[in-house]
Amino acid sequence: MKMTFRWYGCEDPVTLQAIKQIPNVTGVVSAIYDIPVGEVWPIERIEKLKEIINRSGLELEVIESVPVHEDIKLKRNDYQRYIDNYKQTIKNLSKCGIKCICYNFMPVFDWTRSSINHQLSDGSQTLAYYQNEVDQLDPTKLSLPGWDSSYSVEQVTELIEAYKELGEEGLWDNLKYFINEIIPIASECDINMAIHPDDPPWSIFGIPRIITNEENLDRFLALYDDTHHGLALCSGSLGCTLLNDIPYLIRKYGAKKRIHFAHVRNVKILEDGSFEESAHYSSCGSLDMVDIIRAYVETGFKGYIRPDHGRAIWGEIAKPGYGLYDRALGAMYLGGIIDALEDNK
Ligand SMILES: [Mn+2]
Repeated sequence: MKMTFRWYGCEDPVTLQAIKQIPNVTGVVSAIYDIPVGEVWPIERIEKLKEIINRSGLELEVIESVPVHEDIKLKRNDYQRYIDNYKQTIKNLSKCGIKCICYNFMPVFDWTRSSINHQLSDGSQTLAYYQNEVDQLDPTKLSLPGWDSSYSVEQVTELIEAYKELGEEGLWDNLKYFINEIIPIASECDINMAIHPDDPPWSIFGIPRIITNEENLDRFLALYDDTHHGLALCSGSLGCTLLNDIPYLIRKYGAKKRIHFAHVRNVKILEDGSFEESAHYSSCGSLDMVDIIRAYVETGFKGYIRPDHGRAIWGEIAKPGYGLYDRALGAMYLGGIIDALEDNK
């Protein structure tokens, strides 16, 4: 397994040098953030990003993410041009030595929480999802970090209506079309495409979400029979409902060589289906990190792994979920489990 760490580019308050100082991290996963969604990523820009990262003694082999334009998900307007651009971006990334591309097919909103600074009993702050609060949110007026903030209220309202009309089956059709277009290119370039599950893995605001559970992951992987067509298995996204058994899913899809990127983090599931993101340490949440890592070790997982979101601790001011300290603790904790289990094999 290659331990990586998400880095948001030169604007990120977490520096590459700080990341390099986490003993078991060998690479970062990053992206180019100022290219409009849907446009081609030029080779020079990718090379420049890679060079900056390599200069700090870290690798760049995973891109998280290359976003998918809403026109592709809705299969309307300029969707074919955006798909052609996506293919060109895959080719350009492969020329620069990228091995894995993470993406998602979530309509309009990326991850959704009702609070980005919920205070836990130890004084740390975390991301939380309280169902009763989400039910009262007006999706047209939301703005959370990680979301595309370039939409106006009118545009978001129109998009939400378009997705409601499209429905789950319509979204599956459009995903199938996209996969059939891009996977042959990814296969040719030997790049692993890793879809990130929907977060949380259920419909919100009446908008369809389809990368949510075992049945749908089976259906997704069956869209194209090629190991380059795979998953970014996120324990915290799929695992915020007890309906998804994470170690079981890792064993199942790991055995088929369909997991290319492991996001590992813990969540505390509350009684009404709400959840709080917790420290990686198993006792702090509802997921057992040892069981999760054991499933990766026993299926011979050799791909990329990273600690996922962290809490805000020790007074750090950073991007919500993406500070240095708590994720560094996560990287070392996961690394300790990996070492212990791999040694015992
Ligand atoms: Mn994730």
